Amino acid sequence: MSLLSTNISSVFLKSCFYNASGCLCVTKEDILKVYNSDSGAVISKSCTFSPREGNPKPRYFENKYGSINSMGMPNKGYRFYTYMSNYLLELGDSKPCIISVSGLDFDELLTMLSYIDNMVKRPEQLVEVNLSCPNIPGEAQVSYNFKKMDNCLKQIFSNKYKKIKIGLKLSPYFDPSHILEVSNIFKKYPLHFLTCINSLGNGMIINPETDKASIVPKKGLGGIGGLYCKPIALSNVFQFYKHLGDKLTIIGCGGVQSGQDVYEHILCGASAVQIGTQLVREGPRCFTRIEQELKEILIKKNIKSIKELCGSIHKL
Ligand code: RRO
Repeated sequence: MSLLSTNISSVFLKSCFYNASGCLCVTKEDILKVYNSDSGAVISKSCTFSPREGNPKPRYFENKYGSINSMGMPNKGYRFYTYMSNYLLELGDSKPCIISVSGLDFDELLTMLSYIDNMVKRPEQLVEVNLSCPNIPGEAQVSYNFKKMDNCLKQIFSNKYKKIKIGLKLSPYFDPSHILEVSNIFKKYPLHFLTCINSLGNGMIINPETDKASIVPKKGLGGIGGLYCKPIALSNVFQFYKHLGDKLTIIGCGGVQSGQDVYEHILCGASAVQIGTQLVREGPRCFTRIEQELKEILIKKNIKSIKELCGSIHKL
């Protein structure tokens, strides 16, 4: 075990941070960029049964506080990302490859999960089921419909899986009663991890050069990432860790630009942390910089491992 190593469920990561799904992970070329960086893992773009082009452009915009996107789930289809996980395994590094799967259509989701379970060559394959995409016109986020989410999990776990370890990517929640309610649903199922949080859904950012909405789809509404998200992300990590931290792994996502941001997510209960907007802005070198910054903080505070830090705010 080294200073920055961690586990997601029983899967070992040499380093506790990696890309957020959607960022630098649609094509083989981009996935290889993350794979060849100092990230602790690589996660793929949320995939659907059939490949998708996504929403019309412009569909991504950023300013100094963060980003807005309405990509609309452009991806190469689930078979491609299953192939990528096997391809990366054969490259020989032990870096985990997590497959993100869209939870928008339950029938497709069940088919994709069975296929991945049968085809992957890793003994343990992490799968992040995305129940929180805010950007499909006409489709509500499943994670805001608690009954539907419960039903989805019931269907998923009525099957037995050999290799895949399933976790969920969640929307931000803004009321503790909602977090308690969904936590009680999650307790009924053998989930391995929760990723908190997806982008803040349906925000709007005006482009100051044009006085118009900065992106085109959904009349300018899109998922907000970056610094705008950090307080809500930390709060969701903190609350889910409190309810479920003894049962499953919490992965933090939202507003991570520096080693200090990673530190704060872990303090609140994350065992691993995803980086989105900053990765798009800076490229995969951000992992090298953040690694150095995080190491310096841990050494200064005499913290010996991510495990020691994880959730320690709860003990204060
Ligand atoms: O592709 C997207 O528009 C997208 C997805 Br699937 C998601 O989960 N979160 C997001 O901000 N954008």
